[in-house]
Amino acid sequence: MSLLISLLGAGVITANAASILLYDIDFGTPPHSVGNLPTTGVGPIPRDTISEIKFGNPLVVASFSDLTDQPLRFDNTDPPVGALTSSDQIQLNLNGLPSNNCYTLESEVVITSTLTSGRIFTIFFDTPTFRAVEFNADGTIDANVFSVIDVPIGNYVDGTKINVKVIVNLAADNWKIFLNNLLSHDGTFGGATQINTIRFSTPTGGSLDIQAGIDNVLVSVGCPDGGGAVGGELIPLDTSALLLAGAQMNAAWMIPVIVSGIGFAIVIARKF
Ligand SMILES: [Ca+2]
Ligand SMILES: [Ca+2]
Ligand SMILES: [Ca+2]
Repeated sequence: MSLLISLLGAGVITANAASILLYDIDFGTPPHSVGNLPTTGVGPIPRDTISEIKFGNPLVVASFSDLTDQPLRFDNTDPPVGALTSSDQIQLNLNGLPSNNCYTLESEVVITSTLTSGRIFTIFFDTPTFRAVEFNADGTIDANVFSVIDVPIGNYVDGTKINVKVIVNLAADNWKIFLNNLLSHDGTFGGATQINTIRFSTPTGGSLDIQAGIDNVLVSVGCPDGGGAVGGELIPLDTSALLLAGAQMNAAWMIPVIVSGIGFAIVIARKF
């Protein structure tokens, strides 16, 4: 067995390429449409679709409260009363996409509810144990690290749009949470080494007076300061004739695409 390692396209990319956009979802038409579930997909990045509806019936709507440009609405008021039938949750997958020490999530969020206690909307980061930005019925927002750390970081106003931006640095074991562009939390990320999925969810408590909207969801990989290379994108290859590191798989092959601040290279291993 011999392996030929070839480097393709050692081109220079721009200085800003240290950050790569993975998701850019504005729930606009197409691919989304008003009155329907958000469109799911696994297309090339940046994706304008979500990955999966975990449960419930989140709907793309013309407007919701402060979000007037076709947002996604989560609605826990729909009957019947039940653990999952009223609750709505969507997921964005990060596995198989370019990975890095740093991830940035940004979203507009609006919540309306007459409840006065309990958690009513959550943005989860699954590592796989969860880290979460939690919106509580009393108007407070928490940073929750697997319930080991669960601290208030700010407030939101019912029915008023708030911009949430989360910057995770896995290597530094740190996450920073910005609320309306104000740094509101800067702390440990609980030693997590990866982020597999991001979820947006209303609680699974059944039919409750909770509605929430999100729009302009952005997920990027790469540290904002440009530190750290982006790598590990897995591209499925339609062949079983390739060998990589002496191992052979029946399923589609995956090769790494290595991207750095100064250039990129595609490494292909071929059997002769
Ligand atoms: Ca929109
Ligand atoms: Ca619902
Ligand atoms: Ca909490």
